Amino acid sequence: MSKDKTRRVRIALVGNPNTGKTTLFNRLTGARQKIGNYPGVTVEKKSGPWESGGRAFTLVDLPGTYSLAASSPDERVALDFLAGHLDGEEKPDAVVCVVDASNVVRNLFLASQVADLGLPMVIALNMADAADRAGITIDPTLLSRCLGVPVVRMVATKGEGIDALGHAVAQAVDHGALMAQVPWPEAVDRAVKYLAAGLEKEGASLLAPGELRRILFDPRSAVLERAGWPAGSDPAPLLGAARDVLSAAGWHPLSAEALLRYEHLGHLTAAAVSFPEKRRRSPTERLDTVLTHRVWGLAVFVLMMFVVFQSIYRWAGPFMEAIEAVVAHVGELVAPWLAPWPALQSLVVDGVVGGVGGVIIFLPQILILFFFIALLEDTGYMARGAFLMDKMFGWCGLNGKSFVPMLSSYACAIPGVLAARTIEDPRARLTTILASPLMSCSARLPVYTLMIGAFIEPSFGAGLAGGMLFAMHVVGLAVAIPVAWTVNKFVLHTRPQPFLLEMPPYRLPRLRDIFWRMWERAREFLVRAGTVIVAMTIVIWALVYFPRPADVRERVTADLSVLNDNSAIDRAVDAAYLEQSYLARAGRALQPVFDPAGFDWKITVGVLASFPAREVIISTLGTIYGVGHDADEDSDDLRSALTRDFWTHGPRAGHPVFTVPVALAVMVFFALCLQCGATVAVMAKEAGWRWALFGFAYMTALAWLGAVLTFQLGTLWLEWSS
Ligand SMILES: Nc1nc2c(ncn2[C@@H]2O[C@H](COP(=O)(O)OP(=O)(O)OP(=O)(O)O)[C@@H](O)[C@H]2O)c(=O)[nH]1
Ligand SMILES: [Mg+2]
Repeated sequence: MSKDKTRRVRIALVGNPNTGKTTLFNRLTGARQKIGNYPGVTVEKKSGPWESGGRAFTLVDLPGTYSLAASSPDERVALDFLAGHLDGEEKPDAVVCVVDASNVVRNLFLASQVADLGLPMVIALNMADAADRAGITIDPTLLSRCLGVPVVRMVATKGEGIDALGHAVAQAVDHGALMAQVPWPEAVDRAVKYLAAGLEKEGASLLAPGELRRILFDPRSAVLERAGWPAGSDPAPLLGAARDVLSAAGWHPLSAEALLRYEHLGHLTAAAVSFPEKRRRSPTERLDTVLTHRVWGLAVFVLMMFVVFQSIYRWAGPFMEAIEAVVAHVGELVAPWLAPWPALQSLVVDGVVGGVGGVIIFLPQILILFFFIALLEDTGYMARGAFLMDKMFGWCGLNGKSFVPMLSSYACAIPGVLAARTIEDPRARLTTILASPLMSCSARLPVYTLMIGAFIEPSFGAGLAGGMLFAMHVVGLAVAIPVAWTVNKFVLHTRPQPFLLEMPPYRLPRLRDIFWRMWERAREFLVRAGTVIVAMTIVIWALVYFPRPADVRERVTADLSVLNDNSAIDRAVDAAYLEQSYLARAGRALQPVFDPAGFDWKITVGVLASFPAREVIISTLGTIYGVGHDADEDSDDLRSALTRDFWTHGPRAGHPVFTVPVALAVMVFFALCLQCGATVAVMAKEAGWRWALFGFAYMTALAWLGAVLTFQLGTLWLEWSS
């Protein structure tokens, strides 16, 4: 094959889901794309450079797919790329088909479809270690001879077979190795010719026989759409007639392909692959009798989650205190330097250090949460969690595949919304996109722990504090279920879908993968703190610091001069400035909206400022309380500042601003509200602006309602119990 010398040779990685494509991609290109032990981790095309044996390739990682019938958006990416229909890119020059060595025949089904598109191929026989353990023996040389393409035995996680793969790929590119074709019966050839003639008549572009077979076999083929079939014309009569040619010869059009390909593959692989005489029950099967059991499975699931949140709450403590001490120390260190410029001093100490520093304190908890999530994803338990959730909540119209995106949203809703691409049914996909942001993401964690640490733990003890953190993570799910049900029943009319998610074998996670994910998350969190949150903090600081008319100080000093206590006077002056600041005025004007939830103007402002990013509530409260109190006062953290704040006006004057019902209402508000600009943008990209705005609106309404109900019921309960 002659190749333009200036163009890098493009190699696509294809294969069934969860066969190790991304693991291999990362190995070869040095990239750090996400891997996980469940199907559907990769949903987008990613490319990277790969140098091997003096040759330079561009490697393209694709989402996993079982066949080229491509029914969900992620599978469609794979098909479109291979057929040369994606973003105006040409077809790849060769394909590496990653095959799970424990499941050769089923995995080769896809390879044989890809070969039908006329693409040179290498088979990467991956996870050979697992096949060895299961007693499956494969002779790669013999298999290669039978299939007609190079076969390379690999263990992608350990880098075994990498050099051989590079060599085989170079060979495939140079010699165009094609996999042995299925001997199609005469009826198939006739149906294909019939299709070709029909397409030509309609002025569609000319297609290769392999592509025509895709149109013939796939009920809703994406290939036809891309072939330039005229928009106004219905292809059904042509397709029906072509499939009738098959039926007339005794082949069922929907099953003919599978029968023919599997029969062919069975013959080709028979000599090279052998299975153990007596099949033992694998450790995965034994574990699953408990972990996917109706009762025990669920009990283990709930218990495990409970332990996870207890641990987050407890383990993070010492690390958080350490960061807190550093932040406080930095504040104390810079304050005297900046003393000649009071406004700058306040901006740096109260705004940046107090506000942003207050957010950074929560990093350890987020990392511990990520540690557990990575553990769930890499062991393979994630798919079991989805299976259990489907058993419990499938009735509400959520697709079986909805639960993987929803579970991933516990880390962050953005990958969760993207993961909904694995869902075929567009309406079920939309429901999932709308429900996923209700799952409690890691950015909500700081809000919960601030409130729990300040108001729940002191009154109810540490045991209940962890339980409360767990409960807050259930609130979103408990609301998502009726929301999904309502949306499906009255708007989308989705039918319940069967649960079609392959259970991966349990695997021991690699620590390197887990720590890498934690590190990525830490970086993301710090970048967010250093950009959006700093920017918001500076705005909030300016609004809370200004205006500074001199007469406020004079009036308060004169009023309190009898006190003869300078620090008390200073504090009163700061409080007076705070009360007349722009932010306080705006907050008081808006406070009636949140009055039924028990929020004062400060919480109201905090809630409203947090719409771009949830963590802003922490920095906002930190800044407000920092500016409102003398910076030199014996350094106290945000938590104790909250407990010492009292209403100054209105019917609640003299009462504490934060009570247990208020703290609960704040948490419920944050649990249910879509306060994340990035998520709204991703929802818009995936489902259009209309649905993104709908999601935003319904969640905001729910959050307000939830907060009001929580506060009102909590207050009633307090009155009744006292
Ligand atoms: N034992 C073993 N595990 C492997 C090997 N290669 C990959 N894995 C594991 O298999 C799982 C899936 O790996 P991924 O690279 O995410 O698979 P993928 O094919 O990209 O999956 P999708 O993107 O969902 O299609 C991960 O848990 C890997 O650690 C291997 O050679 N041996
Ligand atoms: Mg992948």
